[in-house]
Amino acid sequence: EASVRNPVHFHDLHPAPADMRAEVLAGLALPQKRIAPKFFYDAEGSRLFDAICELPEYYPTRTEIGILRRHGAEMASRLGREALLVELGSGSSLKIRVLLEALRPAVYMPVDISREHLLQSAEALAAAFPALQVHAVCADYSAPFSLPVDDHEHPRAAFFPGSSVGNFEPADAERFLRRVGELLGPDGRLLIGVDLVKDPALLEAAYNDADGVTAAFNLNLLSRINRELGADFQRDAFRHHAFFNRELSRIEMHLVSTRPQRVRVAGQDIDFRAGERIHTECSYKYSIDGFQSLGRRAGFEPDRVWTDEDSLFSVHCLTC
Ligand code: AVJ
Repeated sequence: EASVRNPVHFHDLHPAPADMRAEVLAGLALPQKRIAPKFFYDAEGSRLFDAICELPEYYPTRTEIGILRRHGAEMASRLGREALLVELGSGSSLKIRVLLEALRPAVYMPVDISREHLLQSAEALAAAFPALQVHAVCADYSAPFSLPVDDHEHPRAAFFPGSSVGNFEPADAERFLRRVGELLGPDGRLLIGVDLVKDPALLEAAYNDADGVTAAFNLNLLSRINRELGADFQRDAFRHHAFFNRELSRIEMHLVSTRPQRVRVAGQDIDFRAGERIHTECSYKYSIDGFQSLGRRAGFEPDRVWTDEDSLFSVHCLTC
């Protein structure tokens, strides 16, 4: 068996599980109701997100993979040979595979909060790259943590693809990047995928696909809350709404109550006016300069940036 030939070293940092009941009730008690996007990803939500990544309107995934394929060799030379490569939130294993083909690091260290998902993809990667040392770390990368290695024997690099950084408010993104810098230490490098500001029509199409997959992804939150918290949301009394907020340079996703209604959630009554919204996601879009400024404020220096021909998406290399 391949996993026996190249065993995965597992480090469990025991991330505190989210208190979904408390967080959802607190968000629904706010004047502007909100639920955090991390709650999208139950089994069905993860399946729907994978389907989103295949949609013709959703350009980020395929565009980023194209950039990694095309410029992988150059990225590898910026990140340095024999690196310790940390991947934050090791979701799509396709992207890391493209990078590993070019980079061949000494150690690959995927960090993810989902224990099962992490182990599964780490085992598959170890089997596909028999010479690669794989150290899987179960941790919440959005909270402070340190790497379970004490040496700086290898140059350190981090990979954070998918424009996941867009889910953070800019001030939180800055704090997050600062912590990544501390994790990497002096001369560390960060390779990060960032969706670019563009024609709002293209942005809005990516979050309002014709097949309604993104709508199903958004509405699945209500089904999940019904099932896991004991609630009686009626999915057909809410509709998906996504638009580009130009002032704040972000896509916003909301669930709009189509009529006045009272919903029971975990033993509490939640009232909705007709047209009232639950804000479920922000996805910030950056210019290249805008993201480099954010990186500088977080203590990084811009090194290189790669984009596609249509300037849809960017991959930045920043140095500590
Ligand atoms: C995983 C946060 C990068 O913002 O594009 C896709 C999530 N939401 N369609 C994004 C998402 C709706 C995605 N990120």
